[in-house]
Amino acid sequence: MGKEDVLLLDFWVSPFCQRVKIALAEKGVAYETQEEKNLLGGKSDLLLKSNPIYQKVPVLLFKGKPIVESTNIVYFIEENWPSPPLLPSCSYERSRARFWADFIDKRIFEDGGKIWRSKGDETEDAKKEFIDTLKKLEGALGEKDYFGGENFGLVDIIAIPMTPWFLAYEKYGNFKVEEEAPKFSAWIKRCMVRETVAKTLPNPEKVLDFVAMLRKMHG
Ligand code: GSH
Repeated sequence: MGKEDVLLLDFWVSPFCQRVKIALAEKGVAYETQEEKNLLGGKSDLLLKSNPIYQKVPVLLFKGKPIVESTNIVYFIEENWPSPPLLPSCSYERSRARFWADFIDKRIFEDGGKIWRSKGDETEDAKKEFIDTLKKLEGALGEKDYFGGENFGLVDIIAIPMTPWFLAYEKYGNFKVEEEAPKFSAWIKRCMVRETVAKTLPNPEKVLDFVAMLRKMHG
């Protein structure tokens, strides 16, 4: 199997695409990327054909066959390239990991987005909700280094790409993640020293510029 057998339809600022890139890097899988240059204006034919239902990135084309939805793609990567494992061997612990991956999927990006899209009281409510989500995640982390224990794993991969967006949430919500959720902040720093993460995630300042542009578009 060559590099050309694994193609990621990508968009530089998408945390969902970054999940796939970190998972592939953790597994040591060589792959190619194709950037959706104009995701907000017009999508490539390949994207529309590969993900006709949602028309979103990421799409992983494995030997030409499309796999969609980032968490689903990360599970595919885990099954197709089992070594090194990203999920625990115990089925109970695996089900807990899937639960938290799903919780992160439903909450962080959604709650964070409400902060920069809103104004006044709505922003305050959104901020409270976002901080509540981080506190729940701190509960799941407990005293562990990573969500799965000693090793960086699947839940970390699902969550960490969300964090370069935090600077924008802090700016528009007027709060500091480090003050509200110090344990979560320490976990971010721990993940950021990992090469697969550091080389994949964008500069938060660039994400902030992107969010400022989105705010203008949303009026
Ligand atoms: N639930 C999806 C996943 O986990 O893959 C979310 C993917 C997503 O929202 N992708 C965005 C996208 O393609 C980029 S960050 N947006 C284009 C659109 O909504 O038309």
